[in-house]
Amino acid sequence: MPMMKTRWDIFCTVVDNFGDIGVTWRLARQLVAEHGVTVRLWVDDLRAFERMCPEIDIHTSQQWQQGVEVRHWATDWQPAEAAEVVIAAFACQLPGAYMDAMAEREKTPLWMNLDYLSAEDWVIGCHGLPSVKYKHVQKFFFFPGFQKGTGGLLRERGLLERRRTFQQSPEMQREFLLGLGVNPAQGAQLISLFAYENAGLASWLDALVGDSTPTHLLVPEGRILGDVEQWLGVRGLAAGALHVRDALTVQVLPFVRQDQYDQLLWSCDFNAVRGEDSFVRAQWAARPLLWHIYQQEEDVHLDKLEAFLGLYVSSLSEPARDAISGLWRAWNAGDNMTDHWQSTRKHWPELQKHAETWCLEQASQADLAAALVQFYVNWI
Ligand code: TRH
Repeated sequence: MPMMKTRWDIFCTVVDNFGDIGVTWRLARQLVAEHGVTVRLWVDDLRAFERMCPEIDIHTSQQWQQGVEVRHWATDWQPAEAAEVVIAAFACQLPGAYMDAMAEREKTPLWMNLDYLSAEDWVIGCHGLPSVKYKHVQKFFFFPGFQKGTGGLLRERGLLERRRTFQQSPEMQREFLLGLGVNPAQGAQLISLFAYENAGLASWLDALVGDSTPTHLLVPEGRILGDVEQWLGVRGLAAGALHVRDALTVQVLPFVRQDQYDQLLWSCDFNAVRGEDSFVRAQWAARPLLWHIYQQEEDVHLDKLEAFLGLYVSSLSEPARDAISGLWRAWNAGDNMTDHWQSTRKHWPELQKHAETWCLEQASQADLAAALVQFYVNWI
């Protein structure tokens, strides 16, 4: 087994929110659990990490969590030996002294930049290409993606089987939800809501209030709560809060650990997700979803949104395609959601079936951790 005991360093700067640490923590755990490598995860902000992994001791510079050595990446860098494989997540700048340590290594390390996820076509052409050099150490681009020729998506071994078992078991779902204090009314559809601030939320909630099917909306604590408060006309919403408006029940949940968040997505009929990692997890949940993409300067995120939609909706019937695309575009523009939601509801069975097909299609590709390991094997 070539990977045994290979040492990998993953560097993560938390730019904002939870995606940076969410992706690197997930990758680090998977490399250890499934590929037997030794991983040090360098993180500059342990507080963000603590939200999804409450065991993290934010005052400790070195600790082990689930087989991963977690290091606080402090501004005053202490000398450290370079690993065989070095991953800079999302183009973060490695400490100068560490780059020197890479160059001084007897055997030059493999240095990769793990990029942001995009469905744009150019990603296929750039994945795996050499990037910059530091002294004689070459850096490579590694792009996650949805299509052949990219680095794929993070997906742990057995994830889909665990998801299926959970979704086929009403007891497991009930027990999980009760553990979060959620007890939906008989026949209510469950929707999870994880999003950035969104001016379109009120119109969506208005539509849910008037729906013939009751909805139980589950909102983990986060940036969207301000819009929920405004719509409800209340202040200080926090985990545990529950408000009913006709057909709509709104319940605020705590921000849960990553594994529980997966189960939340698996439990829901529809998931509103955002950024990168929750977006991918909702696809593995195999339920219809709504993506709030991370906004970028000059609206370049809109190209990414269209690129993903282009892939995702291509095998849907035209009316279903128009409905779900319209819903996603309205959500990302902060526009009125009412009509789009109603059109989307008309295509529910098709969208449900499609979510499962899409999930299986994506799962037929190598997962991102395996692709990284393979990249290293090909490189040595
Ligand atoms: O938090 P995000 O918006 O993160 C990011 C960052 O903004 C990043 O800088 C940007 O580049 C990227 O988006 C595109 O969304 P994301 O990626 O979904 O990360 C959220 C993480 O939080 C994910 O790992 C799931 C996890 N999570 C929990 O563990 N528990 C929870 O209750 C919830 C709601 C999420």
